[in-house]
Amino acid sequence: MAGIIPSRRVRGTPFSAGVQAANPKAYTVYNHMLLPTYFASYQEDYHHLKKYVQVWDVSVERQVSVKGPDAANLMNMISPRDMNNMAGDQCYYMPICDDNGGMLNDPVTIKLAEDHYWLSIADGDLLQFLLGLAIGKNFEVEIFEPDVSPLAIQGPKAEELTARVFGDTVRNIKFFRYKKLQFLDKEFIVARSGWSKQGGFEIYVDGTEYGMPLWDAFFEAGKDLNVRAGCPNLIERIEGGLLSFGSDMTRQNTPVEAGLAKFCNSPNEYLGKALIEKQKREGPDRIIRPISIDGSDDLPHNANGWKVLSNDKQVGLIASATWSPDFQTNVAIGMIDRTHWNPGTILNVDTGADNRSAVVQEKFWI
Ligand code: THG
Repeated sequence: MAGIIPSRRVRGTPFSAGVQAANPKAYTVYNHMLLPTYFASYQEDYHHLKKYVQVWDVSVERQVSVKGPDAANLMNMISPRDMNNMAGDQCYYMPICDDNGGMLNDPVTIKLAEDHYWLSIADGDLLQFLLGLAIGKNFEVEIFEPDVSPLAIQGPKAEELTARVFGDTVRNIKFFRYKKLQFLDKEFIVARSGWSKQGGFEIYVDGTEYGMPLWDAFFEAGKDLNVRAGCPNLIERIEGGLLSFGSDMTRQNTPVEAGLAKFCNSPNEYLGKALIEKQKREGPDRIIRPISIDGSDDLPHNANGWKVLSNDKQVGLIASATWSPDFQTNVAIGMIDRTHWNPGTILNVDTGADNRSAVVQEKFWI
């Protein structure tokens, strides 16, 4: 396949020089920005991620900064999550919906102050939605994309590596909490979070000019830890059930359908609440399920989603699927109709190239 030409629209990142030197084999575009998809191979990267530590340029997780006297009012309007008890050092995984409960994004929201939040967004132009709400509601709030780029340190050696760069205090950061820690002359938010189940941190690099110095510091400090450049790994994130907005669920789905009902507990009249509460009471028509698919390491590439069939009738869709070396099965994330979502249900998957038997699983693999 041909390459991707960077431009002002298809943006590079503060770490692009480091990423390019590490020679990624492919990129995707996410929030109008380059995101590598693998370096050695999906499987090589996966084994390395589970054993050592990787530095991920996840600048594509752009921040939408919401700041001002009405920041909390806007957040209450869009947040299905109850933010009343959100601590000053906390991060919340948070679905965001339109007025019909259709998902528009699933950011990690960081509380910087009572009147200041960062929404670390998945792929989608969430900024424009918030701007429209703020203008329509006459909210006194500033909404903008700051020059902030997350750098993720992931893997079993992530704590050791991050401690070498930011000090031993990183060891005391709890899951989805952050501390402000110094690098060079500036303090950065360092959170225990990241889009893998291997553990690690995300540094919100505030200022492009700090990007490469921090990148280089991690590689210098991590030589003996076998540190490598990496990126979110398709195999590991399917095993772990980490959802990709736009693929596994879209605006056609509610957070309840995405399996995110536990993050919808706000007492406020937030957007989409009516349908979300109804689905919580009565159950949704479909839901995200882990699916195992027959065969060996021979699945075709899944670009547009595969139909899930039962007796030739469509009962679901699979947007993410791949071979799992550790579990020796094809692992997948499917959106499956209520009639066929019970664990143990045997289904058929039309991959375009062939038809395969598949089984609904009880839980994700890791
Ligand atoms: N980190 C940051 N921003 C992001 C992502 C991230 N923006 C885009 C994308 N990822 C948003 N999607 C997710 C999906 C899952 C999680 C985080 C972001 C996640 N989930 C935990 C899990 O499922 O185990 C639990 C979260 C919780 O309990 O609160 O981590 O990765 N900055």
